[in-house]
Amino acid sequence: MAEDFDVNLDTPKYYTPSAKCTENAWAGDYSQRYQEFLADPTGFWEDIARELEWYQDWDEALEWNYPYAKWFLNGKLNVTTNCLDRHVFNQRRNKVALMWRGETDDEERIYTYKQLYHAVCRFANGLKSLGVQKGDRVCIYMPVVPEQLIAMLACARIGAVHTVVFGGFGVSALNQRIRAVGAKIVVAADVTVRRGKAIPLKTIVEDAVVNAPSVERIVVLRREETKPVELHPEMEIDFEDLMENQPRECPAEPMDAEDPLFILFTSGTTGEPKGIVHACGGYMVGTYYTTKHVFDVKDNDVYWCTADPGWITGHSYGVYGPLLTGATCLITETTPDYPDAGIWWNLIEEYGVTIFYTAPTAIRMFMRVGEEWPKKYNLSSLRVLGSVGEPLNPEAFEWFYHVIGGAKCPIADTWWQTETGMHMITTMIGEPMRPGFAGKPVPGIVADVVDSDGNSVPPGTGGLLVVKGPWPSMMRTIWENDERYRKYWETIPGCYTAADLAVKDENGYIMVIGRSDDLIVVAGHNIGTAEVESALVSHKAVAEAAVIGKPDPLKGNTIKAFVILIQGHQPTEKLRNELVYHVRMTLGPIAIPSELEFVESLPKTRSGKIMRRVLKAKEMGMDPGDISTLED
Ligand code: 6R9
Repeated sequence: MAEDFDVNLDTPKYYTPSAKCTENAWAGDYSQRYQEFLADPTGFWEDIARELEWYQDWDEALEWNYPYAKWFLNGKLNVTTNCLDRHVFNQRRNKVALMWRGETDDEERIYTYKQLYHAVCRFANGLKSLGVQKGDRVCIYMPVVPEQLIAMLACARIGAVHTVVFGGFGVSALNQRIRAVGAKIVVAADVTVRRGKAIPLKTIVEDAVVNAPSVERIVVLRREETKPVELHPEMEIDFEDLMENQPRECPAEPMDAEDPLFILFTSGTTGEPKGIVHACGGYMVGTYYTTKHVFDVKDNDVYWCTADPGWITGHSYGVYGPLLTGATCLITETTPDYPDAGIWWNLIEEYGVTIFYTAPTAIRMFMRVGEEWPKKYNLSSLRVLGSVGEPLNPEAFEWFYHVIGGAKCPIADTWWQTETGMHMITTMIGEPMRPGFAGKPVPGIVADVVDSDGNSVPPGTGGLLVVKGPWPSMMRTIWENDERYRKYWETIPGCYTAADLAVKDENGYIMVIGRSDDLIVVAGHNIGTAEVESALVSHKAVAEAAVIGKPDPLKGNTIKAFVILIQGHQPTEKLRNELVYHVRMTLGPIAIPSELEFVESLPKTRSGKIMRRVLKAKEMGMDPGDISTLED
């Protein structure tokens, strides 16, 4: 696995952010904190857990039965009492918890902690009135509106397990997820708004619940006031009606630390998306700690994470983490370039955002449209910047640092995954930052770059990124596929293997290079090659398909598809468009190939597996490497 990468390690360049942005940071001194963790790993996490409220203390911090971890054994808690009650019944009752902004400036909704608390309690009572009980699964398919977060928190309040499905997914992706978890309730919205247009979601839900016998009721948030969608009363119920006469208090269900909090699907390499299961106690502690320490949340901060809660970033750093820290959070249903490419900078100025967490794809898009857009706005409120989802290349780092951060803000390039639940590698506030490098393991985590025998590789040599030993917010299993869970811990015995390739510099800073498996990260979203291929093959004209990721300056990667047609079908432009449309309808717009080539054959192994890396090498004009397993 050890390979040499073309990484320039000769002229390291480090930036140190201004003391004004970093003084009195929660993170403290990195080396000292890290030493404290090494001296007493479980004690380190227990100290953090004690900052939160528990109904019952844990007996033991950790039971590590490799590869299964239990954290805070027999501890009892509810994550929503920590996100809401803890603030409402202390000093933050009237503090703004949530500010929602739609596409235009007359669309704004604001909740104080107290208002959010009551809304969550009432919706939780509403869910109970539909018969939802602890352990039941609830699927949430909504755009970014306050009700999306309210639905998530209401589930957590009563111990129901939420599965949020990103509103950009199509019918079959939604159907697959509803069926996989056996959702009892689907909470949806009539429409999502994109570039001034209302895009129907309810019709997608109607199609997606066919052949999903577990679904008992669909709760529909009706946003369209002039022409409200019709509800079919035998199955569907209005979101507001469900809350209407409910009491505004709802006792929180005491959850065991190891009870599941949610299931979130992430693309797998085999075509079946994986339902990552997170547990209440450890997830709460991990997201609370990293939000507080990595982003340095203080009481007067205005916090904006641009991710949709349909992804893990939205779960951990758009909902749970920031509310656990009692932050004032901005959420928006905006597209970064609508009505123009100044919208996000406009929002930073308008709301006085101090902490801004976004993705390299967005940063690169803004770089392309030019500095004149951010220059129109006053961004001086910004104090901390963050990046996630794919490598933040040095050019994008520099631009983010200088143009957006005014050369004063620290940038936390955070490496982590749906599976890890929380930030694993980054540069903690106050530490020097190296463009292109995420940084070092956060205190509490042991991570390394190793060869295929698990030996640490020297600086400059590429290898597998691994995490050693358990951490509180690690996934507990994969829903109904525990065997797949164990695989993460089998590549390198004793280690969690992330399937990412990385390289270290001489100071231990880690640069993440890319995936070692067949996932394509497009604009920060993981797309499984197999998912797109199976969507293509489900079209009547397609015999076989293979897809690869092609490096793209804007999106990180784009998808290129190679398609073999069934005899009798002609490779026309019309058919090409039809196939792209077919993928859009099956998987949603994020998964559509930007290139589609008709071919006569595909490179395969003798065992019949498509060798995508050969296709990719050919496409990029590179040496395909070892092709000994190639069939022909
Ligand atoms: C949080 C999230 C995980 C994969 C991960 C890696 C890539 C995420 C990154 C990064 C380089 C970073 N990734 N953050 N690569 N630098 N800072 O994105 O979760 O959707 O599960 O994706 O994303 O390849 O393995 P998820």
